Amino acid sequence: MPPRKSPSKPNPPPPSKNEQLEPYRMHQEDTVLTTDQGIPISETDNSLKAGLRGPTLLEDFHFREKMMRFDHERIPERAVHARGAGAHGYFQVYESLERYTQARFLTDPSVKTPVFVRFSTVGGSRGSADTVRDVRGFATKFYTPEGNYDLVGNNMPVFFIQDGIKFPDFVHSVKPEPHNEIPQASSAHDSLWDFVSLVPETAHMVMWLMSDRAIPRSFRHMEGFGVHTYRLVNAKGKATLVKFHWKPVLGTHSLVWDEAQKVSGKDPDFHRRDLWDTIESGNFPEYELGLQLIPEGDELKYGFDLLDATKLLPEELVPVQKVGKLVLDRNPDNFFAETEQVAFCVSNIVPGIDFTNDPLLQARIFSYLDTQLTRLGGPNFAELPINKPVCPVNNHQQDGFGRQSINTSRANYHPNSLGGGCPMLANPKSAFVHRQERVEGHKIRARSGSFADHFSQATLFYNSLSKPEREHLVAALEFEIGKVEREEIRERVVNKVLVNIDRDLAVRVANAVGVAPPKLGKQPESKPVSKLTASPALSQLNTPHDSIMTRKVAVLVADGFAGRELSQVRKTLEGLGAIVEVVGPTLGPVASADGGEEKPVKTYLTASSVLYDAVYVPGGERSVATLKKVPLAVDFVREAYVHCKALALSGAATSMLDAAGFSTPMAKGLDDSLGVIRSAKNETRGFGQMFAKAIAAHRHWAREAPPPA
Ligand code: HDD
Repeated sequence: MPPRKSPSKPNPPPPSKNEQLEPYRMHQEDTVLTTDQGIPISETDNSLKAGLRGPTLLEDFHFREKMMRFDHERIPERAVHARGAGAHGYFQVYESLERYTQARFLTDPSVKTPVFVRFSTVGGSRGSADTVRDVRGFATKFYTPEGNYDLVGNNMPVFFIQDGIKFPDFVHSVKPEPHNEIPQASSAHDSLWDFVSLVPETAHMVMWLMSDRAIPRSFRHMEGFGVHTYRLVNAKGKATLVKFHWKPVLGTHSLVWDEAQKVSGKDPDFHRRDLWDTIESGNFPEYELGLQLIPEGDELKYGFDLLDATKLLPEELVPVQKVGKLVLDRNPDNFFAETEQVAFCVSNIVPGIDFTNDPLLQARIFSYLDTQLTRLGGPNFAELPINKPVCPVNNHQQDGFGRQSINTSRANYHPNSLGGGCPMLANPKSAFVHRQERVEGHKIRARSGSFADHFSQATLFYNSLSKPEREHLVAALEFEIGKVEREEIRERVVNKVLVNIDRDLAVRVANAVGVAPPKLGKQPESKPVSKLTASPALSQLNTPHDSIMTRKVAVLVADGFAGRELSQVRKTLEGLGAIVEVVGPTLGPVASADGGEEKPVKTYLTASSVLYDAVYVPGGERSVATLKKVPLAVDFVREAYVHCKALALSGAATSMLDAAGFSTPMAKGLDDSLGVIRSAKNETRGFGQMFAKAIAAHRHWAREAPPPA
């Protein structure tokens, strides 16, 4: 059979990812229990024994198979990003980006490209808590008609190191220490700060790690970044440099550190549960894809190197253009099969997008493919349903552990005539063709001089934060470095790193961690970044604060609460998209003062203010008198106050603030000072609306101000 010519037409439209997954789903309703070989089983509670009280027989194939399968259920967890949660959804571009790229998922606004997204923490094991201080992974697999494209990003726009060869060193330093595997999911220990103090290129990312970005309110309230500079390539071969952003529609919001630590104990699955619950309730998380587009050749125009992953490109210099929407609308059917087995590879790229020479990116192109071999037990992981592209896959790859496809051709090589030359080479116009780039240089193991400035952007970030954000960052440094046992490491962090970012910052941390402050006159090494001394886009103060969609509000009640008032406030809040949960003394019905009743969904014991965005105590003399006698209920109000959350207290409940230890004078009528909405009468007009406004503000940082000396 003579070899055939390459087809001129691209592949036909693929099935949806959901359709593709269907044949793999095991629907077990009305089925009978069988072994893996399909043999029906009528007894699975007793092993086969020689006599009722005798030994188990080797012949018991059902027992051995069941045990063998159980014994081998675990696979190695990811070396980093082990703890995560995933969801299905789609991506749709607003308008064709064909001017910049030929990638089909970015040029056809009528197409909803299926995606699977996995969010993660980095340092903790699979079973660690969600709200630890850490970077969050934001990895997206686009199942495009031209193959899978993986955008494997984080919720911070920069990285700790510049060259991938340092990744094992960095990860070893941040993970639990090797001798005792302590601490779990925490960077507050000697080895990480030892590394930081010796490797100044970590300075910028460490500032992000110490900021509120490292304790997001939820996966739905954080940004995502591709971090590296990539390249878009259009059909004519013209390239444009690009930085990818995900902007959450609900804004970027964080927890506070004390709260985050408490949530780790109260609900270690806080973020995972939030993602699951909001999707189940139809409140689909949404993000917009943003692009910063930079002409090729401008890599060095901004005073730093766009190939250096420890640098961000301030939005004030190159604005982020929003080009499409990501919607997460379906939870996985099975955590292991989908979220655990999904294999993101930075090397998964489609025609129209290309890499750059960023040395961190170059290392990642190797590492992800490599790591899956151990994690997923061999080279056939792309055949797992969650990883399988929706377009046809044809090549001469074969064999290996767990091979699924049954190749039917005798020709398993290229070129061949036995198989008619199939699979044929694709037309270069629709194929991935590495963009030609002239590269010249000495073989050299060294760092480019354009990567040398490690502090200017760290300072830019610090200066861009609002006052409360800056205070949180200082407190985080005091906490983390305060946990470092060796004084010389604490001293080096202050005098080799922090002082080069901001002198006052270094002095404050030095005082808090008991080391000598920097010498007088020692000034930071940093300079303005392309004339910018601050980038307002980096502050979470400038994120949307206009919605209470999916915000969780706890309502504390006991017998005798003001029922009509609760109904009115609930109507207002739910009308604006909030989730209102009644918390009572037990799960049994609670009687209102006006003859109604409420069935709480949580109790003071099973809930906690740290699991909510806001707390409301309706009026009602009897109810409030009971609540004041329950320390857990008083704690609810106290903690919500300390964590700067919106509080609504009406009628008798206004005295809850005193009970919680915060006596503040109250205005007549409606008082909304410091985000605490109080009304001397049971709910008055505007109370619910005012409360909603206070919730939308996210937090009321003025409450954090230290008391006057
Ligand atoms: Fe990585 C996983 C993100 C640098 C090597 N990385 C991993 C995941 C995310 C990132 C989100 C989890 C994917 C999932 O959910 O399965 N990594 C990043 C970002 C980086 C980065 C944004 C810097 C810009 N990573 C990086 C470097 C290397 C790796 C420099 C090695 C040279 N990363 C890995 C890995 C992992 C991984 C060891 C562990 C599990 C996996 O890949 O599949 O290969």
